[in-house]
Amino acid sequence: MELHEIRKKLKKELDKGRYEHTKGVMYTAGCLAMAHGYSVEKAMLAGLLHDCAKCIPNDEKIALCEKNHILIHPVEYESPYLLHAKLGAYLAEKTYGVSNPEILHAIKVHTTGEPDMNLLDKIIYIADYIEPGRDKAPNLQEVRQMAFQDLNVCMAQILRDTLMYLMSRGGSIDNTTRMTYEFYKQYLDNEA
Ligand code: DGI
Ligand code: FE
Ligand code: FE
Repeated sequence: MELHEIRKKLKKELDKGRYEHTKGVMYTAGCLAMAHGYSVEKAMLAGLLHDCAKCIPNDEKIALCEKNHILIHPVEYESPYLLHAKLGAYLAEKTYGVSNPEILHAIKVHTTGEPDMNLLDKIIYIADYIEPGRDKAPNLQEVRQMAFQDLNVCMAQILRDTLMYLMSRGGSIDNTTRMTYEFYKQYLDNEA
């Protein structure tokens, strides 16, 4: 599928706000790729598709995963929106024709992260959090600046703030999110 066809299809699959966010992530991922020496085209394609499964209703997300033998963890049954990452990687391959494994992997891990992520994984995870349309997260200015300086420190800052938010809100936290923070917290200042 050509890039403009993917954009056209996504515009139909996503609601307006999500499509705007998607464009923000696509361009931000492109900029981060420039800053850190990765393929701008691949980063933009991964950014474009990262939330392609986001607007599928939750019961349908579950049904699609079950039908296609995508393993669902108990936390994902509790918070089915988490499935949009795994399911997004699946759809990126099957319905948008993406075969590059790095792109598919970055989509798959974009919500929880995972310990020791590769360059594209970090670019997408971070672009998702800092794209210009985002305005709610704490420390955004600091995190945005760090994104162009040190990806590992930036990951640690985002994971710290995300876990704080999730804990304050109550509800289930995926073990992968915790493990990802455990890995990246070594990059925070106050960690000797
Ligand atoms: O899809 P987006 O909204 O663009 O961004 P995302 O895929 O990173 O999802 C962000 C939300 O996911 C944010 O509110 C934090 C939440 N999240 C991250 N890790 C976990 C989590 N939610 C739960 N319940 N458990 C997690 O481990
Ligand atoms: Fe997402
Ligand atoms: Fe997103």
